[in-house]
Amino acid sequence: MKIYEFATNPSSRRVGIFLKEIGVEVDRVQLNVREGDNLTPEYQEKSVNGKVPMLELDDGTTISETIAICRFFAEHSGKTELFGETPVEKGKVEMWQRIVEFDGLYAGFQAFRNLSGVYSDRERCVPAWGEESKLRVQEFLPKLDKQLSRNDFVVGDKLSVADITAFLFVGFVCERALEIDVLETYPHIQAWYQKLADRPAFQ
Ligand SMILES: N[C@@H](CCC(=O)N[C@@H](CS)C(=O)NCC(=O)O)C(=O)O
Repeated sequence: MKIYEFATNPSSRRVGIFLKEIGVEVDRVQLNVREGDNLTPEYQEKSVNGKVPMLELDDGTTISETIAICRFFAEHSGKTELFGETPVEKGKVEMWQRIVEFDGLYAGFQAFRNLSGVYSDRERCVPAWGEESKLRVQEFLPKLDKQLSRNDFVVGDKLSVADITAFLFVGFVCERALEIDVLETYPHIQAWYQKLADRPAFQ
């Protein structure tokens, strides 16, 4: 099996961090999506969403979407802890994973894509939607900081897949792409971020 990815991009990094945390190694194929390597008819035929990352199994089955790929490897390796262990933990991890992804990461993606026009060769960019999405990101950050003021990790005292999503949201999307000073503004996010950044899998 192999993963098609663009190693420096946030969605590919989410899968990469997840795999390192559970100790699974997989072959990778690099696609430069900025240059449109994912836009070929062959890749678009294989991939449901046309993006990276995408997992291709030896029998030709393909799985797109970051969390679906992480879920596959969790079940395949039997190392499912990052999705929670008890029914309550599983519910909370699923809840926070979705909240951080929808309200944080994807709002951030929308802000970056629509404001920068980085993919204007393949989608309509709406600057006003970019501005609105950036505001939504800024409105979400206090919610994340509050959660981290009460917990060591996004869900309780254990690392979960929600932390991986939140780490890329804060570092890559907010700080780097959208130039929002999250770490200087939110002390609880800062302490949590530093703790994760020190873990080998996150480096
Ligand atoms: N919902 C998808 C999003 C994947 C995504 O946005 N991938 C970006 C790189 S971070 C991409 O392939 N961009 C190229 C394009 O949109 O054509 C997931 O979680 O896997």
